Amino acid sequence: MKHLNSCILSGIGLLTLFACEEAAPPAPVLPIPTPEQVEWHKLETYAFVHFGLNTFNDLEWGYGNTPASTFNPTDLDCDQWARTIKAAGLKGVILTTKHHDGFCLWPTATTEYSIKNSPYKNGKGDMVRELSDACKKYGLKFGVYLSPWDRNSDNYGTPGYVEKYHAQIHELISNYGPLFEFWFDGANGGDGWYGGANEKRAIEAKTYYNYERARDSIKAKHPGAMIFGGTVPDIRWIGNEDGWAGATQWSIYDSEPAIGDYRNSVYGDETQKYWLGGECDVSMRPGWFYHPSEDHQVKSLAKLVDLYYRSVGHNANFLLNFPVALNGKIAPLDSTRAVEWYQTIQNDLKTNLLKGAYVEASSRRGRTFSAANVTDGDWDSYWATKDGETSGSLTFTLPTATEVNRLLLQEYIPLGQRVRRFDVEYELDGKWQPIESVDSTTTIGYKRIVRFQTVKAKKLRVNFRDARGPLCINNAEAYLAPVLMTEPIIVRNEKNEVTIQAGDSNAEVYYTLDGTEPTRSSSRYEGAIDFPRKGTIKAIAYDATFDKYSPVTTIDLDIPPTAYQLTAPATDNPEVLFDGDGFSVLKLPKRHEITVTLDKPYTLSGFRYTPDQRRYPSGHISNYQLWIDGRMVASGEFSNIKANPIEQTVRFQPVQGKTIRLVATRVVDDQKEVGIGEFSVITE
Ligand code: FUL
Repeated sequence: MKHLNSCILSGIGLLTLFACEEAAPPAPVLPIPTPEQVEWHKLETYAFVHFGLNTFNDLEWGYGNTPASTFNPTDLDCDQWARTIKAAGLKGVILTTKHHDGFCLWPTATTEYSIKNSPYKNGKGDMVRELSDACKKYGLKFGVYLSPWDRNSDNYGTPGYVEKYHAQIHELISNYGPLFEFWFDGANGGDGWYGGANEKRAIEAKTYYNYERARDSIKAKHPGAMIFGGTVPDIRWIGNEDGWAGATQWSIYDSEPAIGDYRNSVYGDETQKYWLGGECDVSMRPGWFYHPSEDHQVKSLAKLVDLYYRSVGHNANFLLNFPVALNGKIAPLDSTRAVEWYQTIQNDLKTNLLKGAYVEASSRRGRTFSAANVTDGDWDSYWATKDGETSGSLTFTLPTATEVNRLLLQEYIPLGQRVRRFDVEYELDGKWQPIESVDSTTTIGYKRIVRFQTVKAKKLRVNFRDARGPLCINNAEAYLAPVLMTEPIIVRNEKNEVTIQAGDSNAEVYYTLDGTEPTRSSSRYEGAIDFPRKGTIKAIAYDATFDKYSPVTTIDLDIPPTAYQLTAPATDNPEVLFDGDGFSVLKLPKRHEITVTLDKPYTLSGFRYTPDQRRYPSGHISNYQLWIDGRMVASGEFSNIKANPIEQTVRFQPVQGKTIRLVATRVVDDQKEVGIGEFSVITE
């Protein structure tokens, strides 16, 4: 200000006044991202592919002893993967080159447990080569996942294995062209085959693998590659495998997110020292690997669209997994759904209503940092406030009053992430009203998309309430996204009552009880339906205003919940096991087992266990035994239940019986208390 005054006093005129008004850019607010991290943020979405021995053996976590000869895709087509990924707007793909079972998808010199000992191309195949070539052809980036844990290797746990692991890293970084990401999985140590030892091995993940050395080798050849996991990461796991980031989302975290404490990972932590953007990984289906039994569980379009807004729209990247099928292709349902998903997002964010809007700021730092920069389409130009000004507002006047339901904001992150809290208002006919967002409006970061009920507005205003430094906003966009019909949710409770809930409150719901496709001429849902038997229910939502149908929901129900009686342990709330709600939980603090008696003997061929679905769950069962009328009929492991606690289904040879005992022989993290969300049997 002093400087400005002296300019005016010198009376040199208006031109000089503007020149004097030029200000230096705001100082960075630490931490700031490296240029490579900034480029990674700009990718926003990319694909994962899980494919390997697990695919052919219907497993999530192979034990390390499944024969290499079982890897036998009949129609493998990496071009089809790349085409699908490209058509789904994803910018690259990360391949599981070796999962926990130790099987390598390239002909490594480090182990015989690889594709070279499989029938695929008579042992001459190399999946890493085939996919990286396809990526080059389709202009996609390529990255690798290499599991540190190796349940096959006889020397896992010794220094010898670490050398072998680094040799594998060396092969991958040397032979397949540029890599954009290197993924170190966090699952470490435990049971395994280990060359026939069949034992449990524990390692100290922070020191054992020498991640610092791995980072140096990777960066030497691929300076732009982001490292996920380990002790020296560039990005961080978001803390769940459901694909969403917290609405408050700092790209700031502590130094050891991959093997440290994940509690704040979903939000980041502005008090920490490291720039670590969040990556939201999720699979198109419940499992990471392909299972025929999950063919009907491909994520719905509505679910995927919601995840986009809760990942990219929450300042995080979205890593969408394709479990490639047995034939070696992405299944048609998955590829169609992924492309539909991309087209829906494109359509939601098609016409930027702020193009041509007049922008006013509460104040500005200088001419270079004017409000108009937020709508000029130039990522590197931004509106900034003066030093010490950590709040302010932007007001957009639209060319005409328009309906709107999305607002996209970006901060200029090369100077750090700043905004802590903001809110949005709209004006119509001279009256200002607040906009209620679907999510809380706290942080912005690289990108924030605010979703809200459609309003008609002539003006929009963003009030930035608090920030870690002067505001630096480089982009603002607004859109009117069409209504998306979500499929209804069908639930049967402990009293055999079926309720059907539509995602959109304006929608009508129609259903069938005989397996036929529902339409507007089927029964209209008006309240709970009594359903005390086995059978299939299908439902559809219909929006009369827009004449739109939702996808169909199908649910196969087995014997009714009232056929079950929990005989042990004694508890006040046995119904929580059979109420169709994984959030209501039976806790087992002492004996980790339940006994259920059915109303009569049935021919039983399997069971389902839903772990505690709550945000901070009690222990999940990782190893189990199932007993029927005093005889053990099944035992095993629920693979990956810690990271992905979805419903678990176990099938066995049919047996007649009435009394069922589920015993937890091991609990994830050796927790003291087991929690069971739902339990049911499968009858013939
Ligand atoms: C997890 C693994 O254990 C899963 O199998 C899967 O690979 C997922 C992406 O990461 O930690």
